[in-house]
Amino acid sequence: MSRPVRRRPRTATYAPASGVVHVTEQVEEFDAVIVGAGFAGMYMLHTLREHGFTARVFEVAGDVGGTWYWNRYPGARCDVESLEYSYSFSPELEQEWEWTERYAAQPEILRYAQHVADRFDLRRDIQFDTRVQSADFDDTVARWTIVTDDGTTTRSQFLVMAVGCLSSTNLPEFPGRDSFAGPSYHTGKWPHEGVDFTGRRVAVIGTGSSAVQSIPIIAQQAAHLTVFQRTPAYTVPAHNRPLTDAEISEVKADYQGLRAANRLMSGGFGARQERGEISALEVDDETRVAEYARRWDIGGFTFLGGFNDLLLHPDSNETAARFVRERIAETVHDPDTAALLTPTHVIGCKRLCIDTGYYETFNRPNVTLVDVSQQPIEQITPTGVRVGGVDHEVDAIVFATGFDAMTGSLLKINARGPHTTLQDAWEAGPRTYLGLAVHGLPNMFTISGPGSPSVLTNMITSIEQHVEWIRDCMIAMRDRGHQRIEATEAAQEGWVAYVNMVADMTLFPTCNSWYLGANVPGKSRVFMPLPGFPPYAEQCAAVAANGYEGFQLS
Ligand code: NA7
Repeated sequence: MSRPVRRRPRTATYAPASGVVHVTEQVEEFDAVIVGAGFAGMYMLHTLREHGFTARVFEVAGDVGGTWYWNRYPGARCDVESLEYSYSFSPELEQEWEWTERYAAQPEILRYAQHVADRFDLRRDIQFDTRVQSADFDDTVARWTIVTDDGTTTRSQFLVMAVGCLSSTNLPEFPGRDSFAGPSYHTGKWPHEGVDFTGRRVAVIGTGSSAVQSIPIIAQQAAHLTVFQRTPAYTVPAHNRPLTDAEISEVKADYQGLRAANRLMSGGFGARQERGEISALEVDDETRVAEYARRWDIGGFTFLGGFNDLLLHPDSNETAARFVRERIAETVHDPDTAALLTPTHVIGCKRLCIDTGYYETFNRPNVTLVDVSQQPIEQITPTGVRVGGVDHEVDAIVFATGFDAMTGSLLKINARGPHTTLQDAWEAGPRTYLGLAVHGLPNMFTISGPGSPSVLTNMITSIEQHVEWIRDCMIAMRDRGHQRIEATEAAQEGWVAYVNMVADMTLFPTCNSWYLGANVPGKSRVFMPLPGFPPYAEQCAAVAANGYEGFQLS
């Protein structure tokens, strides 16, 4: 394992002429500063170096991995299959890495990230345990000045935000939250040494994907588990299992073929399962239910792939939702608990969860479900959680309350362009061109930013497409002698209108999801990701082919 970057001691230059001593810090200069060493930052660094650019990565964590470094809660697992949730840029890497399970667990994904860092000797250009505090663009020289929390200053031509979409945790301000006397945890910032809940009374607040994955495991350990649910989740069985040698060999025999096929899928994954090309309303009930049952038995996101209009037409969507509601009624023994667990919103509107034994867990005698949809959590007390005047006494609290998704981490960095800050530019919600650039912040790129498919896709597919676009743009600028690139206001306005138009054609804006920012009080309600990877990638390619149309270059 190569050693990560350690700052050289600062050198001081003394200018004693007038008797006044000036101390100037040695400022390191790079072609690019990359913020974040998750899958986006790692590949950005690797490919820039390969093309002769210098780069420095700043990462707040102690190692690579991004979201997989922090999300170590019990049961944390990727909901995209492991053979597809991996880099495609290196055929050698693809062939040598062996995934063990259909859906990789967090420790295995983290080991993969660490392997990539070792294999491509990435750590020598990554400074860990370092937070970027501010970035200022000096328009006179077209350079960013980046200040980090170790008090040092770095300069670069380009600033690449590889901060991740799900990296800024959302910890609601429940009254009395900090008065709780026992330990509390957020799923997105789990202790590295793990937590043993054996014999303890545990509260889990939230029922999104992180809760759905962790609840069955916590319930097995805890003396008692109380789940506080505001909105019930739709969840589909993962049917996780060890991968067989035969299926690994089959994929590896034509890995690039699978990658190419995945890039033609709306979500950038899942090409091994065929997609239904007709409406759910074009077939009779029996055929439709048989198709849902077949896909339920396969497990995972393919459940929503049987018909082509499930996220477009409410009546079609309702047929899939009804199928899941019937499975809940069949699985959960207590009718009141089953009713509480039954969602009524559009299925897929909030990200579909993929589970192992979630609904079954509510049949356990040591699990209680508390509805907080009508009466919100009133108070966190030193000994538990109060709802509707009832105190639920617990020894530990797990906040599975999600993230300030897509914009949270970007806005924590005080990025300042010549005439605006990112905070001001996004006051009414995020506005980008292609999800890659922001008018007013020249030479800054966002990987999987709002306005790009990002979280509606296999993140690694989207990351690779963005990283390669940014790299090619930097190469083109170098070749043509350009120093500065900025999205025009007109191009950005057009893009924002386009993203809204596409989102409004779907059922996505119909519920209070984190895609809309609805989970964070006070956050602007804007549908942030753009549905549909293939047309998006085509548009990005066309922009580049047309001399970076919509950008001003100088
Ligand atoms: P999610 O999916 O945002 O889930 C957060 C959960 O926490 C969800 O059930 C929320 O209810 C609940 N929540 C949030 N704030 C509150 C308050 N104030 N009171 C009660 N309940 C609350 O985050 P996850 O970490 O589970 O998953 C994020 C993504 O990671 C996931 O989609 C996968 O892509 C991986 P709500 O639904 O808002 O009513």
